[in-house]
Amino acid sequence: MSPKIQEVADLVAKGKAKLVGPAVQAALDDGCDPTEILNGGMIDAMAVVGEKFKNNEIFVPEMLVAARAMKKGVEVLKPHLSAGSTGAMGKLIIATVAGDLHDIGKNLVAMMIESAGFEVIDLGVDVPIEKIIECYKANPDTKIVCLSALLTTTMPSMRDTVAALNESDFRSNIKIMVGGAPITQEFADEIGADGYSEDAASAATLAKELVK
Ligand code: B1M
Repeated sequence: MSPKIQEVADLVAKGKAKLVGPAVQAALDDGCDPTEILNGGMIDAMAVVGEKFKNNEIFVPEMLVAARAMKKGVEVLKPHLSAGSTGAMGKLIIATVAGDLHDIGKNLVAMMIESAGFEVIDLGVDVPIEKIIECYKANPDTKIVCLSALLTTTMPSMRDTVAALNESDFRSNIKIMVGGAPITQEFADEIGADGYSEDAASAATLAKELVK
């Protein structure tokens, strides 16, 4: 790995929010590939942070500062990863399900989907079912609802949200996409979603396929 990308990874893992942006810029200036900076410098660093948390080497505050640092890095990287949106592919609602506060993955998915040409309405984190339904009613031209969950304990919340959407009178007008670290294709099929993808890049590809 390029030392510049390693520097980004170290700063994200240590939660050095102020230093991450300049380090990402330095890696870009050095000719590093933006996707490699994202994957090798930031997503892998968050995996290290998660592992340390699991082993009780760090605690929630450290996870939080690492998350803040990653967000700063993504801000600098964003123009290099996404081509800018036209909204021509249609409207899409995205949310992290109720009870779940993780939003870095969701934000990356939103960014990639937006750059694939969708107009993205991001409802944020810990989003109750009613808010998603209200949002659809205010935006009846929505084509896809995307749901993210990062905790095994919020998988039931994703299941309930998909069930409510499946029972809605607008179900035939939308596709439902799900994802997040604990989610699998099997779980997506079981709860009645239309699609699952493992990461942000494949989520954008899937969104385009679903509206064909
Ligand atoms: Co949390 N946390 N966390 N955390 N956290 C995890 C998820 C955990 C795996 C850490 C661990 O124990 N190893 C663990 C979950 C264990 C489990 O459920 N099996 C965990 C825990 C336990 C918790 C708390 C319960 C801790 C506590 O309070 N005791 C608590 C829960 C709070 C809550 O949500 N109610 C908690 C809190 C937090 C913070 C708030 C401190 C912070 C989040 C800050 C934020 O997001 N703004 C945090 C963080 C940072 C993490 C880790 C370290 C990093 C998550 C991350 O951003 N990854 C995480 C460990 C890990 O992931 N290894 C961990 C980088 C991101 C790019 O990846 O989000 O997976 P990810 O997104 C990917 C894919 O999953 C996919 O694409 C993305 C890009 O490629 N994807 C989709 C995501 N959504 C998609 C939707 C799609 C398609 C693809 O279609 C719609």
